[in-house]
Amino acid sequence: MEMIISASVMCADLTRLGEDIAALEAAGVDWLHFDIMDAHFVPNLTFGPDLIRNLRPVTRLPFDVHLMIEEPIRYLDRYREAGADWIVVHAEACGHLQRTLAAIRDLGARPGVALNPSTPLSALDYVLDDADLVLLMTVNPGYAGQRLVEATLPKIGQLADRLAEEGRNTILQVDGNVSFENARRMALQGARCFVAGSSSVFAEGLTRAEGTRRLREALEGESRS
Ligand code: S6P
Ligand code: MG
Repeated sequence: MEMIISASVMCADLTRLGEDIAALEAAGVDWLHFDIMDAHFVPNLTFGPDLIRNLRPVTRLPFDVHLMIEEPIRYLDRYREAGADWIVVHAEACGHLQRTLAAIRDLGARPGVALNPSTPLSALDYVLDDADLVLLMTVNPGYAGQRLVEATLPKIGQLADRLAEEGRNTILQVDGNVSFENARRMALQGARCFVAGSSSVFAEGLTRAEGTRRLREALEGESRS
């Protein structure tokens, strides 16, 4: 199975972001992951569509936009217009989840649905046809540098089994403390897309090329059979 590495821009060197993105692209990451936080849905605030718009011309990497904001349906057009290829919304933040996912598709982006660690997989009932990606949070969203919530590991396996049983190609993404070792454990449970942050690609003491290579090596040959 082809594994996707989505590098978290929030963890990049923000004082020299253009150079860092060039280094990530050269290192061979597959996507860039943008963590958008509103200080309501999560207790932190990051960036908005302007950053995405400014970065769109400097890289060919697909943009994976993780909206940690209340009622994201209000802002979908802004993120799409700024250059989002994937738009991922939280089930917990949407009053009308199916409508929100359909609106993302209507805008020409690929829709994804995210679940917090304590949100049951049943939240995906009736919306899997509308989502091309499911993001299982493996930490509580809001901050980089947190510890894995271990209970999310079997949850990944349960979702992978369900997707396989239903014959779906939905991408199973994981986000939070995706260290080299945790990435291997998540891949064994059936994860296919890995948000890479301070635990791997951006780890202290490693170049982006070294971090990316070590993450790929950790994932090699590890998948749920
Ligand atoms: C967390 C956010 C994530 C982090 C990423 C950081 O709310 O959604 O995308 O940026 O998890 O990675 P790490 O390795 O520091 O946990
Ligand atoms: Mg994220």
